[in-house]
Amino acid sequence: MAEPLSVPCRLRTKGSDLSLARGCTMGDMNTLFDPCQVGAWTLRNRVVMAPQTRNRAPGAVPTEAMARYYRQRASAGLIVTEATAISHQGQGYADVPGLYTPEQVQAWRQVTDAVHAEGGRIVNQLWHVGRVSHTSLQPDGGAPVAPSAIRAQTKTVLIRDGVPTFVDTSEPRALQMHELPGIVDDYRRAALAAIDAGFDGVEIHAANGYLLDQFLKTGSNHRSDAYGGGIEQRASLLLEVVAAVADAIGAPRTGIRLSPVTPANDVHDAQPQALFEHVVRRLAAWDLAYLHVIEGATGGERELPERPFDYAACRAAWRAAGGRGAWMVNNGYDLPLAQAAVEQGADLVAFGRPFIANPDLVARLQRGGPFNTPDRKTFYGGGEAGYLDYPTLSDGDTA
Ligand code: 8OZ
Repeated sequence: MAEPLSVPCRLRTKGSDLSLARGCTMGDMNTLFDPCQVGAWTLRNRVVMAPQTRNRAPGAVPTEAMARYYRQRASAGLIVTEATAISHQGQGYADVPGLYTPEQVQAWRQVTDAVHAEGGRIVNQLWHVGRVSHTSLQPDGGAPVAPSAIRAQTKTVLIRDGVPTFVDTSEPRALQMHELPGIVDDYRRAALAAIDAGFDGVEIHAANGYLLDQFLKTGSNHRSDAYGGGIEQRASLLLEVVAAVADAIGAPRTGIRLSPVTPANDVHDAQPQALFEHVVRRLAAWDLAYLHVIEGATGGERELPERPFDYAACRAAWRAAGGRGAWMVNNGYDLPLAQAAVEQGADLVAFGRPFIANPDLVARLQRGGPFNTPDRKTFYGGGEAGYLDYPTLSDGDTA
């Protein structure tokens, strides 16, 4: 193994094409299975476990089963936890975990200890759902909060009589200006709590139609104050959150997730290319560990003819503005697609559902398979079935 570089290297893989500049490298070893320096961490490979909601944290407190689940998957270069509420107000689904009470911090420690015992790396995904919530999940049964009082045409999950049930989200209320510093502070405090809980860092969830994405996009942000209107104003809350988190725990321990064109949770923007090139240029001011980009519709089509987006141009805009962290790609990757992405300059590839069904996904990718098929019925809520019982190759599973 090559010696880790002390600073992220800007190796260009081909010619002078800026879009191919790498943010993460160790020597010239650039395959999916090579180690990689990302921000503050040396990762043992470029395979990332994507954040995935599993609704198995009753009372928003992580469990011992969650520690086993993440431990089983610790051979990933990096694990990004399931989305984790930064505050009670930030919660939008039943039985998702939080990171805003001492009990939650203590409970997360069993997860981080388990992953670290296996030599893995794990960051917590910081989440505020904004309008994607239900009054029954909110403090005092209040309305969920949003940039504007526009209801999302989407569902959330409540547990009714022990059964996960999809219900419409509730009508939100528009946040007042004076409430925004408190939300920024909730992100800052959750980031500090993550470090206290033993995480290697955090990923700010600014994707999939949740609060920060709602502020970014024209479909959900109709404000006329300093946080609405033009691209700069719509990006303000996100950039304030990044500044607060990076100041609190260090930019090299901070990543961010974006989804420029996903229709998830009923978001859309009139000019996503201009919006996200602005966002990534502004993000280049911090030495962030990584940018995590969902290509296309989250968990669905990678190409959306009605919502075109040039990801290479976006990455080039980030690099040209001085962005030096890792570029992490996500959405529907399989082995050939992942290998091609790394050849074309992606630093990290995040896999979602394949990690649900294959705890030893890295070993299976390295062997070219076989891969277990995830069981959708056990994705959200439930017990150990479909959570802790997927077999590994070392169990003799070569079917
Ligand atoms: C699936 C179900 C509930 C939440 C996301 C946190 O889309 C989620 C999520 C996914 O980012």
